[in-house]
Amino acid sequence: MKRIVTVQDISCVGKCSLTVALPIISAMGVEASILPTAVLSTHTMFKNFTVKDLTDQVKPITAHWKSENMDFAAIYTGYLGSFEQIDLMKEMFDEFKTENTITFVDPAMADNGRLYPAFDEAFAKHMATLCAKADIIVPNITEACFMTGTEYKTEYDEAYIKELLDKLAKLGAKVTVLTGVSFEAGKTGVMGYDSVKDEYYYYKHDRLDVSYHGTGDIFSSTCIGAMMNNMSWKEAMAVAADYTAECIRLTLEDPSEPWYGVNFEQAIPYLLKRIGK
Ligand code: PXL
Repeated sequence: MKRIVTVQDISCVGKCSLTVALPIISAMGVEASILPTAVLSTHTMFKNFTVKDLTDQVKPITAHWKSENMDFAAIYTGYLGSFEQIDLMKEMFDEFKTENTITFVDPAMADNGRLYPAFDEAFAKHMATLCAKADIIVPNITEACFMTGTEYKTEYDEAYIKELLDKLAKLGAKVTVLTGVSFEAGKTGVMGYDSVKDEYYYYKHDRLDVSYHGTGDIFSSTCIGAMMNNMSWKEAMAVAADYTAECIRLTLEDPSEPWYGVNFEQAIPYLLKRIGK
């Protein structure tokens, strides 16, 4: 069984980051080790959430792993809370990356044209320096704009998306997957660019016109799980897009579902079928 490590916060309630990554990656038959960066009572879209920062634990934990000769098939970073945590992740990549390790960065920090409450533009630019060191990055359009200093648009054409992908590739990541890319009414999808092969790939599916929290984390976790099941990044992003859409569809079917996250749990059988398990 492959083992990955994912580095992000624990939001105790809120269906995002580790409470999403662990079950999805495990369900896909991949061992998920974790490095929690903070414990929050909820994610940051709730009012009055509590935070216990765990930055000072990162070095001792990774040093112990090193002393035990642990290795990981992938290092997947999600929501990070500070400049220091970003720098620690760069060090972790240097320390743990081997020829066979995939470094995967989800620069989770913004959506719908706005940064999450805890962040500013300088943070986004700093996150870009972590993306520079990754094999694969999965920003949404908002995050891509903040990292590249590009104007955020809700109406755009393929040229705008390709320009964003080119700018992101220039940061240094090998593969960039831009999420939430829609060129026509009723459809949305993901567009990827492999800067090594100079190859674009677009995958679309039906658009459900709602926005839920944590869907980016579901997408990323599924993507890494699929790649650890030996799928290419293109297949992985298609599986991740379909599963995320299925989670949203199930959530919409049940009006009593909480607003703060999607029903990813009951869509797990769909995911396993989708990857042939
Ligand atoms: O990726 C979403 C996310 C993760 N973790 C925390 C968050 C959010 C989104 O707001 O607040 C703490």
